[in-house]
Amino acid sequence: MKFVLLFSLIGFCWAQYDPHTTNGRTAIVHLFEWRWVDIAKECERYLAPKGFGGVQVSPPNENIIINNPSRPWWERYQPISYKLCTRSGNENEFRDMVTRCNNVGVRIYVDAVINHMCGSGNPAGTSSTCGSYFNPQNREFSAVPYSAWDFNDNKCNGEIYNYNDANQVRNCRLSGLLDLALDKDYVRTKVADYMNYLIDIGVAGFRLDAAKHMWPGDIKAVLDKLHNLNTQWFSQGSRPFIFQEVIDLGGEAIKGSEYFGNGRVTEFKYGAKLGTVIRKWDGEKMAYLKRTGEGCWGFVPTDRALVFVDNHDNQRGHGAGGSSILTFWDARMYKMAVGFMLAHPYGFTRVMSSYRWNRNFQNGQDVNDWIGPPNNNGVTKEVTINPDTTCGNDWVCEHRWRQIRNMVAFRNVVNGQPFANWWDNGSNQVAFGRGNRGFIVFNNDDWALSATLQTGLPAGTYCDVISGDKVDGNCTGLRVNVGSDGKAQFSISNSAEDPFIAIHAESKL
Ligand code: AAO
Repeated sequence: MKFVLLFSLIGFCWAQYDPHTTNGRTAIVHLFEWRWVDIAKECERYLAPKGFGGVQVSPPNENIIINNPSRPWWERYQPISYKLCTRSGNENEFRDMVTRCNNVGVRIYVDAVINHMCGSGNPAGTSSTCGSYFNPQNREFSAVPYSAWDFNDNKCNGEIYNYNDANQVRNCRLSGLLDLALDKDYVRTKVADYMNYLIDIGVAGFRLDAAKHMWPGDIKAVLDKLHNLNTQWFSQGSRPFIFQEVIDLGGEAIKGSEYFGNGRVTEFKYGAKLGTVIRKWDGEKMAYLKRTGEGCWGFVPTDRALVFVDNHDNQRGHGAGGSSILTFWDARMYKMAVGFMLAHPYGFTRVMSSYRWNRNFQNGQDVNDWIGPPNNNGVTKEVTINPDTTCGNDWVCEHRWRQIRNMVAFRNVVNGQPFANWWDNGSNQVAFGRGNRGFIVFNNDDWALSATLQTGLPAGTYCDVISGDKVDGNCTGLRVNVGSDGKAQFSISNSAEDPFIAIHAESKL
C-alpha cells in the first residue's frame, strides 16, 4: 500500500513535465497560424508517418479582430472569450483535428492566453472572431463573463516599464493588455473551465503564454483545478503537459526556476546562444558546444526545458533573443542549428513551422513584423502540398525540409542514448554521437573537414540523412562506411549546401 502511494505520488509529480507523446517520440512542431482542417490532414499524411510527437497550435479561443493594421498575427494574443472560433477554424473543426491527430498518435498542445484579455485602448463592440460583445473601457467581456472586478487595476493601473520589479511584471499590463486578477477564485475557475473544456476534447497539454507575467502560485492554483487527460487516448491519471513561456535571459527579477513546480519552461537562452555560435559572433565557436546543457551557460535543467531555435515572436523581432536568432530566412545556418538541437540530448524540442511575409527593414526594424498568415481578404489560406512534398501558398513548412524532418527521426532513434564520442578541431568542426545509435558531424569552418572519427556505431554502410534518404534499402544521398572498429572517414566541404552529415541505426543500408 505504501509503495502504491509512493509510486502514484511520483507519477503525479512528474506528470506535468511529460508530453505524453506516443512511441517515445521526442519532438513537437509549432504549426503557427495553421487552420485546424490543415493540421488534421498534416497529422495523418505527414506528422504521424515521419515520427513527430505533437503539434503546438495557435490560440483556439475567440480573439479581437484588428483592422489597422489588417488582421495582424498578434490579434490572437488578445482574447475576447473562451469560445472556440478563430481564423484557424470553429469548434467542430477543432474537435475533428484533435480526434484525428490523437487517432494517429500525434498530440495537440494549446497555446493558452490566460494572463490577460485584449488591449485596454481598443473600442467597445463586437469586432471579435465569434462576434461576442466586449468593452475594454469598463472591462466587460460578456461571453465569459468578466467585469471590472476581475482585473488587476486595483494592484496596478498601468504598463510594465521595469522588468527588475517582479510586482510590476506580474500585476501591470504587458503591452497594454488588460491583466486578469488570477488571485481571484472566480477568474481561476473561468480559466480552468476553458482549459478543462479543451482537455475533455482530447488535448495533451498547454503552452502558457506570458507565464512570466503571472504569479507561479496563481498558475499552480489554476493547474490544480485541471482534469486528467481524456482516457480515450491517455492512460488513467495522466496530467496535462505544461510548458510556460518565461523569458529569462538573465539579469531580470524573474527567474525561470520559479516556475519549475508547475511544469517545464521555455529556455530562450538556448536559441540565442546557438544562433550566436553558428553565426560565429562574439568569438564563439562550435567547439564550445561540447558542454551544452551541462549548466555552464546557465540553461535550466534538461528535464525542465522546452527548447527551440526560434519561435513565432523572435523570428520577427518580437519577444527576446535579439538579432542572433536564426530562422528559415537564413536557411543554411538554420538547418545546422536545428540539426544540432535535435541531435543533442538537452531538453524537450520544438520545431518551428512558419509562413513567409514581405519583410521590410527600416533602420534595422522590420516594419512588416505584424503581417498575418497567407490569406484572401483575411481568410487564412489552405496549406497546399507541392509535388516535391514542400508547401505552397507561402507556407514555409520547415518541418518538411528533408534535413529537419530526418533529424526529428534521428532524435527518436537515439532517444535515451548518452551523449558520446565528442570530437572537435578546436574551431567550428565538431562531431558527436548518441551511444551506439547515431552520429553527426558539422563543418562550420571556412575550410574543408577531413577526419577519421569514432562513431560508436556498429560496422556497416549508412545513409547520410542530411543529403538524402534511405529508400527501399538504397541511399539517395552520401554513404558513410563504418569499420569494425567503429571508425569512419568523413569529408565535408565548407561550401557544401548543407555542411553536416548524420547517420543512425535506422539509416543503415
Ligand atoms: C499588440 C501591439 C502593441 C499593443 C498591444 C495591445 O503590438 O503595440 O500595445 O497589442 O493593444 C503579441 C505581440 C505583441 C502584441 C500582443 C497582443 O508580440 O506585439 O501587442 O501579441 O496582440 C514580453 C513577454 C512575453 C511576450 C513578448 C512578446 O514577457 O510573454 O513580450 N510573448 C508572448 C507571446 C506574444 C504575445 C504575448 C505574449 C501577449 O509569445 O506573441 O504578444 O499575449 C524583455 C523581457 C521579455 C519581454 C520582452 C519584450 O526581453 O525580458 O519578457 O517579452 O522584453 O517586451 C533583450 C533582453 C530581453 C528583453 C529583450 C527585449 O533581448 O535580453 O530580456 O531584449 O527588450
